Amino acid sequence: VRTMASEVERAQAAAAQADSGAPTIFDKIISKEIPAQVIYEDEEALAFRDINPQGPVHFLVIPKVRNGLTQLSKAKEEHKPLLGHLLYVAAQVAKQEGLSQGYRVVVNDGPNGCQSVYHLHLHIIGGRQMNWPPG
Ligand code: IU
Repeated sequence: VRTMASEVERAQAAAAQADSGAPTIFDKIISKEIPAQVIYEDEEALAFRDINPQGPVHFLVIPKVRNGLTQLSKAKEEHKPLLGHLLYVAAQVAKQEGLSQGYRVVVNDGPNGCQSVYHLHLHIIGGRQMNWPPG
């Protein structure tokens, strides 16, 4: 069971390696070394189901080449087209997944944001009523 406390601990532990530049588990998903349920792929982006879904539908959209984008706060001018593309892919795949009543898009950044994987990713969560504020 992944409790909220363990999510925070995981995020704080991950932050220690955030700037190491080391590959993450997502590189192995991109290279297909580790299987994932891929639901969309193009030259720049990959969408796959989250292994610990927080709703009936929960997928991640990631850039295939990280190119310094370990986290959103590292975004540079050169990343703007890619960032736009990732959001557009999120919307298209949400439609493909039948999320006609809406959904949540989340980017966790850094330890306070509870980020645990340092390869930029958008969470798209739907298929249930979401609440606000988030935890
Ligand atoms: P976060 O925003 O960095 O906390 O999100 C990382 C997500 O990656 C989290 O929801 C995990 O369940 C998910 N994930 C995954 O889908 N597959 C994996 O092999 C690993 C994490 I590690």
